[in-house]
Amino acid sequence: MGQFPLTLGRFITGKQAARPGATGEFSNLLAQVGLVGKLIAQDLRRAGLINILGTTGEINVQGETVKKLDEIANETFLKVFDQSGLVCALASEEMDKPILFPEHWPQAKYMLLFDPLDGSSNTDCNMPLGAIFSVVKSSHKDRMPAEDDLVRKGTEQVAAGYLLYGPSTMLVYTVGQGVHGFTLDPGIGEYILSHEQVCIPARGKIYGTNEGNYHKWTAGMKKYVDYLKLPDTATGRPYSGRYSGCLVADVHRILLDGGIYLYPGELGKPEGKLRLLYEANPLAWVVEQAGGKASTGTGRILDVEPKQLHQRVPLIIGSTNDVRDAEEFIQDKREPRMSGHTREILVGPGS
Ligand code: FBP
Repeated sequence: MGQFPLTLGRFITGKQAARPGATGEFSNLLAQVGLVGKLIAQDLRRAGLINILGTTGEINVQGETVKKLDEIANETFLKVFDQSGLVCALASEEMDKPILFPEHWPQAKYMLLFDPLDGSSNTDCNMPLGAIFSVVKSSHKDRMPAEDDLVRKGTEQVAAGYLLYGPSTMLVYTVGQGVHGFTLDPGIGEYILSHEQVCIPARGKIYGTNEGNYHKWTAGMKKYVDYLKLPDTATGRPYSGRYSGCLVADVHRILLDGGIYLYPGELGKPEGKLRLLYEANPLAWVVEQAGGKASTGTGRILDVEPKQLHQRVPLIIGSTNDVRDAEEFIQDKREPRMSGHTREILVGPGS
């Protein structure tokens, strides 16, 4: 008989046994994320049949039209985590203010920040969707956490990951000991270990970005994408474009095959579109833990000093060598040349 499938629960318990003083709270928390994934996946499988497509008519704190599935996904996170008693605060892309649970404090020391449904433009056309989560610990023993206590640097995360709703549903996460992926087996309703210790290739052959924004980009960003399209066998170019409209799906592909996803700052909107605390930070930690890199174009995502709950940040994420190349172009340290090679632009003394 082949190796017995390793469920999420057993995998986490096994890892926990190796952590002296671990209380099991953490394992429970990850298991709750898994439960959210099962509940939402069940709805998505029948979405076209149960009147949950389309919009609610509301506009959310991001200024975006709210999809019915955004609301359902958000409600599912709230219900599951309220009932769990495992967190003392929840912050969501769909909610202006966080929800605080004084009744769960002080025993519940974790706080969860999440994007309940990533790739909202894909909801009504049966394309991939995701959810993204980040866990931080409440640092106050003397008082109930407040909104500002959720506004933390990416380096302070204690867990991060995503749910991917693709042909199969997956849960991928890190707690700082590498990245592991689990595939939901709907037959037994269990997440089974399918991708242990994921390692991202140092360089890829694909890039994901919304080229419809090309004319809003800085000169450096334009030059980088131009460079990726110039044929050059030595550097594996031209790269292929792969952009699904769902950040989680694009980053998942890059995690496995290598490459780069870019949602850069734009002229007149240097902060870009994506949110730092519950989109960029968790994915940055996952990708770094798999051996990759995540940048604003000029600095490490995880070192960004956050100021607000819903602040945005440019995101350049993926294989280390590809992100490094992008940074050099974005910082105007490189120029593509027609022959496909690049010309280094020496900056600073003696240049
Ligand atoms: P949501 O969380 O609201 O879906 O926003 C994020 C996102 O949809 C990403 O999943 C995706 O990569 C990007 O925005 C698409 O943006 P655009 O339509 O501007 O290319």
